[in-house]
Amino acid sequence: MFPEWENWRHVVKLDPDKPSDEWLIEQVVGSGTDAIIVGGTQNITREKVLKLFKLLKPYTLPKILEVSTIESITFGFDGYLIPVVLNAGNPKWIIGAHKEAAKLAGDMMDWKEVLPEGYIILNPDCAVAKLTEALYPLRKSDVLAYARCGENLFSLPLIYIEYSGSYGNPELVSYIKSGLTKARVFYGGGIDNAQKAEMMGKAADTIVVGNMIYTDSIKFLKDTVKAAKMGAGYLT
Ligand code: 1GP
Repeated sequence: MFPEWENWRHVVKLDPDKPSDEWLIEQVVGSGTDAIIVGGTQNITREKVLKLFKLLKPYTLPKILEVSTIESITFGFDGYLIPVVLNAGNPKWIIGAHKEAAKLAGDMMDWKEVLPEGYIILNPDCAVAKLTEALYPLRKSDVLAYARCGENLFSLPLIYIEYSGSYGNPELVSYIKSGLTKARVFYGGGIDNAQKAEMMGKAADTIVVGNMIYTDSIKFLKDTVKAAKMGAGYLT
């Protein structure tokens, strides 16, 4: 089964293409984050995913692989996130790559371990926007419309507002969340301190931090966890 995820407030995304060692993983696990996602866009190979998996293995925190390429699928994770890029200009990223993966590994997959996520990519300059040929410009009504299609037409349980590499607009994220009824909203992009974590933590159900752990800002990681949980009234 995919682990209980609805109450996650803070998640760290580890990029297999960036250097990780035992010290880094200890910082991440010790931060109090709710889960670890392994995922990235560029140069992802099974070797790199396996290396991270081995480093994470001793820890009980949920370990989730966000599947970006068929080649990097690695069994043993606690769950698998499958992105469906709602504003992709190339249909490969809405259903094409998924169909190829199902053709190859459909018989071996435990579909109960799979959670689909509806991505809306809002930073046109990020690598995944270029890869998927994401469509712009988008008004806030367009973003909400994508989110509602994801929730109601595709029954996606999770809408992921992706600003990878830049900090987004918390008001827009709030607006999307308030326009949905069932799907939970994940936000990722540019969070590197407690203040940004708190603001986005109030706007979204779950915040995802990535790049900050590969920079000096890792010293603020625990603060981002506290801020995300405090925003929801988990801590006082
Ligand atoms: C990337 O949403 C995540 O997929 C996190 O973004 O690396 O900018 O924190 P950052």
